[in-house]
Amino acid sequence: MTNFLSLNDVTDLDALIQSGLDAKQHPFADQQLGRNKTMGLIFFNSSLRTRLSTQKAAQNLGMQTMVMNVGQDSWGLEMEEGIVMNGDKAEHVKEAAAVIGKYCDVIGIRAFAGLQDREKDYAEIVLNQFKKYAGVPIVNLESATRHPLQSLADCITLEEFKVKRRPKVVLTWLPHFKPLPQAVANSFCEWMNARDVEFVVTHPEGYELAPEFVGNARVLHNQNEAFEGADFIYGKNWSSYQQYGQVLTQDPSWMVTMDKMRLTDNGKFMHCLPVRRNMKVTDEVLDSPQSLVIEQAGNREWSAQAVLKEILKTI
Ligand code: AN0
Ligand code: CP
Repeated sequence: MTNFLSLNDVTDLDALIQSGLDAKQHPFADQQLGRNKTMGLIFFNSSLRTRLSTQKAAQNLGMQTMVMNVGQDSWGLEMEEGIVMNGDKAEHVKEAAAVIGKYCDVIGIRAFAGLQDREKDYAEIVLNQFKKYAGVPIVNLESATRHPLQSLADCITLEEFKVKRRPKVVLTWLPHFKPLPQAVANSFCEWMNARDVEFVVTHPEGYELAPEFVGNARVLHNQNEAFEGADFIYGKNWSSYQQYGQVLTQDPSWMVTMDKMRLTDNGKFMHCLPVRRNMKVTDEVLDSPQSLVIEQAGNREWSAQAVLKEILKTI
């Protein structure tokens, strides 16, 4: 694997999930692989899990890590080509990415969608500019349209907790007052469509995700119907893709409650975190044994380790 930008960079998904599960059993088995290699983690946005789990995974593989918050610790970075740089950005990505590539053997990038211009966001400009100019492998730490390290951790978690050969997995939209990116939901769809699961997506009208991510998944606007007999409920808020970046409703009836979980087949609740309690999901659900959110976040370490291991094999 040379880059990890999306599922397209994965040749054998079953093997990658197994590699994550193996890393969980034997975290330090590949300590020599990353010796004298450095990973740079570049954040354009906040993070708790991605920041810590990716550093931890790199360290488990014997790598050194460097972390930088763009715009706070560094100069603001211009992404556009051929522009007169008379605005607030002091440095161009052409130099910045190339320079970071001199110090690092692998670079992780977090750059969320701006949610102002759909075409720009879906062109993945930041990720692609780093890929173009860094000269070293790039790992997606959540880009404008995808969060593949999260999706891999989700796949690992589903493997660990499934009790049926082909579980029913439901992605449900959750209410929130702030416009959030579609990236986690997009990626989850992309990866679930590649797994042997019964996959259902449920959301209010107007929250349809981009067709290239939804694929052939069953889409329902009735959340209760979607929850019936489910083995896993995966909650996430996202802003509208059609009316790009807008919050069309905050309908509190879409919050996940214990009553709704009772419609499932003793289903488990999943969320990538951070989650706003009693806005998106009740305390009762999050604090119940049905919630997998902590296990899921724990698996971020093993998903990052599986991916870094594949990349280290090629450098
Ligand atoms: C981000 C999002 O929705 O994409 C990150 C999730 C991992 N969440 C927030 O901004 C709250
Ligand atoms: N789930 C996740 O990516 O969390 P952070 O935004 O805290 O990294």
